[in-house]
Amino acid sequence: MKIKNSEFTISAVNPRQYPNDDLPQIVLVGKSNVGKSSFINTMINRKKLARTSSQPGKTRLINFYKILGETNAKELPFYFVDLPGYGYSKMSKVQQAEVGKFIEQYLRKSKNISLVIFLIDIRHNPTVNDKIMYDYIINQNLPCIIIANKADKIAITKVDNQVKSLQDLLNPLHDLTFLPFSAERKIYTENVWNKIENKIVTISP
Ligand SMILES: Nc1nc2c(ncn2[C@@H]2O[C@H](COP(=O)(O)OP(=O)(O)OP(=O)(O)O)[C@@H](O)[C@H]2O)c(=O)[nH]1
Ligand SMILES: [Mg+2]
Repeated sequence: MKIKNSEFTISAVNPRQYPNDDLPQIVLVGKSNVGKSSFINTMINRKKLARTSSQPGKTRLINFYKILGETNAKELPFYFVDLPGYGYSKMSKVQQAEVGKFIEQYLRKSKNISLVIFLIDIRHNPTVNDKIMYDYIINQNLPCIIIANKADKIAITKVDNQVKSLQDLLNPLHDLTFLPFSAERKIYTENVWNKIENKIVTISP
């Protein structure tokens, strides 16, 4: 995918603010600090379009970024949707519950979700919250791929095995796509673009 343009569209607090065009939405879900905003920046070759931080809990609103991609001489407009991260331990329980409701509201109300990109940390077993979120996405029948981010943090020779053992834990039937990724090193992007393109192309007019 070639990126022809990328721009911030809106920070939504309320479903009425979600874009009301019918462009496909590719949404990033995952715990706080796992690299959702970094993922977006890496995929579109922008350093800071999506706000990232070494302090977790930075993304509090639902940020929409409109992307104009091109593949095989065909323009493919879509949104990357950056959700707030869950499970930030420094937030109060009440605030954490609010973030959870916010995420759930988006996943339930947005009509144009083409793909959920569920980010986990390649180094760690999925957290309790990861499992809750994963089950929710599957039960809602949302199309989903799982990305094990921060692959630069482990030896390259261990990456494939680690992705497999994470899949054994979350998806023992192995019927979903699990891929490694590193937003830091900008590696493994091609496989992820292929998955995204497939989803966008099949629903384009
Ligand atoms: N080593 C390494 N660090 C990464 C990678 N991806 C993200 N980070 C770092 O992890 C931290 C958090 O990244 P963000 O992209 O802000 O994470 P987020 O998931 O958007 O976090 P919230 O907005 O709090 O939910 C930053 O310091 C990033 O530089 C990666 O692939 N490798
Ligand atoms: Mg973020």
